Amino acid sequence: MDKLTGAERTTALNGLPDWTLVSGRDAIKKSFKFKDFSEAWGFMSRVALLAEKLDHHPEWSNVWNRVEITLSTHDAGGLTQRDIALADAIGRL
Ligand code: H2B
Repeated sequence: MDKLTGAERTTALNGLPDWTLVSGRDAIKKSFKFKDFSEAWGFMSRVALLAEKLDHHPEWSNVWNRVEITLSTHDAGGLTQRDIALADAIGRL
């Protein structure tokens, strides 16, 4: 899987509300906030199932009602269409 070009990156990010480029590496991130831990964990469970289905996995952390997700394709050493597809699928949950 090839890394996204500059133009592809811009187009992809425009279609992904609140996802931003990570400074210092080729990745995107988004912060999610929920009512409480239970809702955050429910979201994470659904993302985990998606990740398995797409065979593409997030870097993430959780603190109570917040979930921080970073996406990058390790095999490619940067952003690919697989990251965009996962971000898009997360957005449609
Ligand atoms: N997730 C992410 N984010 N990047 C990868 O390169 C990646 C992955 N590779 N999930 C997949 C799994 C690969 O290791 C397996 C063997 O398909």
